[in-house]
Amino acid sequence: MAEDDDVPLSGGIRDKLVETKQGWARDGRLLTGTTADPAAARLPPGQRLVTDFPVLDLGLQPDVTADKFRLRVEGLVAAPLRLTLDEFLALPQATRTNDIHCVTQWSRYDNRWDGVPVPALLALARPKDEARFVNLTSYDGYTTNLAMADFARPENLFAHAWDGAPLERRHGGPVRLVVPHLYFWKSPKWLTRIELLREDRPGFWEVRGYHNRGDPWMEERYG
Ligand SMILES: Nc1nc2c(c(=O)[nH]1)N[C@H]1C(S)=C(S)[C@@H](COP(=O)(O)O)O[C@H]1N2
Ligand SMILES: [Mo]
Repeated sequence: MAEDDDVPLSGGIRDKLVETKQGWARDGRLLTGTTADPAAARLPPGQRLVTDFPVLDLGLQPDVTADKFRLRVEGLVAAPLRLTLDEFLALPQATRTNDIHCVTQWSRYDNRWDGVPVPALLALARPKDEARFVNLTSYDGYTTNLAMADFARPENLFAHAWDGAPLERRHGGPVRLVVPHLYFWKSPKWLTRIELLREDRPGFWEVRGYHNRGDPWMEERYG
């Protein structure tokens, strides 16, 4: 195995922040007990609109240089991929504008992302029929999980630009996933590995009291 195959959670992680957010899950903080119809209300229950762009992560913001970057698609696929940044940027591109909803309560409207639609990358890797879930690993060791039905949606992008400029390091550059219909913790920054699985494998926040799916309209904060 190449030396970058394992991406362990290293020291320097903000334990205090992790503890605090785990406590929120235990206490059910921010829960309004209501749900909403995305067609009727733009702001999901319990959310507050912001106009800045907050930065949230574990406190480790890896310096992923272009030569170091690899995007791997592995597991239950017919054609595993290991793309360089140039190879990734040569894939079909799309632009999408959508809203962000973070479980810590902030929402931000009208974010314009450029990137590769998830179905375009999957078409190259050719998922096997048994692939039902995906687990995503980032260069800071962060992981999160999605059902294939939530992952393979055409509006989801592997984004490399925000608001017309290359995605900043603090927001996950060179490449992050953007899954706009779920809480933002399901949108991993500094993405490197996409593993297709038969069985679900919960990620960093999902094993710390956060909901397995995270639909803001259903207020699926904790689970
Ligand atoms: N690799 C990685 N991705 C991550 C996180 C993280 O700690 N590491 N935090 C998640 C959380 S909780 C949120 S709210 C968003 C924040 O993205 P932003 O910093 O661009 O606002 O990133 C998500 N993706
Ligand atoms: Mo978050």
